[in-house]
Amino acid sequence: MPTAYPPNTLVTVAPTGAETAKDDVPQLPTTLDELIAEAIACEAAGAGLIHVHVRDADHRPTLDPVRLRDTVAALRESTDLVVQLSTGGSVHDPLAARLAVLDAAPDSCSITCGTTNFGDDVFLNPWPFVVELFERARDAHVVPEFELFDLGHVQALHRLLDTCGLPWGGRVHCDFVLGVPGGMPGTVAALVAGVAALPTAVTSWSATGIGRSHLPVAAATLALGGHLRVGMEDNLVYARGRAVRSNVELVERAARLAAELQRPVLTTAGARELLGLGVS
Ligand code: KMH
Ligand code: ZN
Repeated sequence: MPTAYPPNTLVTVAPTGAETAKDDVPQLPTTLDELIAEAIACEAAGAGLIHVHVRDADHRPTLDPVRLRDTVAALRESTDLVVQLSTGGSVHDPLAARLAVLDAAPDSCSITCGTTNFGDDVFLNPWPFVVELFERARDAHVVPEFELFDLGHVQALHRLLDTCGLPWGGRVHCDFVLGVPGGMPGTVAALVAGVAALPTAVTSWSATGIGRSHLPVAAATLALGGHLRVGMEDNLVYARGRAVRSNVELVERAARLAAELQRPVLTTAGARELLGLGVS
């Protein structure tokens, strides 16, 4: 179990996701202009990495290759954030389209380490797909972030690293996603169990709690030496009875929490170093 208490905190923002409808949450950044404006403000507030899901002209989730490329280019032009594309997409996306996300040449990509029930749906990540995604990311010089929705996914990460070796960049960064209906519960006990089971090759980890588990998971993560993921992909409620107005206020709050715990936010350059970006 990694026991270090790092001096700084990487704040990842996941601003959009694939699950929430624009009609239900008009402040969700779904257009490219909205995403870029949000990304610029989140970087200024302390975010180091942006986890991106793209929407189409009707605000629906898409893995359209042109939109993905344009989004990566626009984020690079406007910010220094580490640009991570989701290869999880939506539960309806075919595996081939999810593999093709790498063609947009992001800095980083998510790789979910196993299948999980996802509400009434199934988020499919069969072992051969996970291995192929890992190998394609390595060949494309894209740094992965391993998403762990369940304790079994931690075990799959052991198997993946044992089978395939280290990813591009030589670092192993993973992210616990707690509180998805069908995955690990959003509890401190589940987080502690997951962290205790991590492979020793893991060099950094973050966590996010879905919905009402967002704040308790963030507090426990900081205390355990982890990094933070926040954003409207995961949480739409800022406080009891008060909806999130923008991703920026979630990043600002994460930065305040991190500073109070004497682990101020990492710069974007620090984020790149942490993740092994720029290392050949
Ligand atoms: N939208 C979920 C089905 C990822 O981005 O890699 C999957 C997800 C994970 O959000
Ligand atoms: Zn995602």
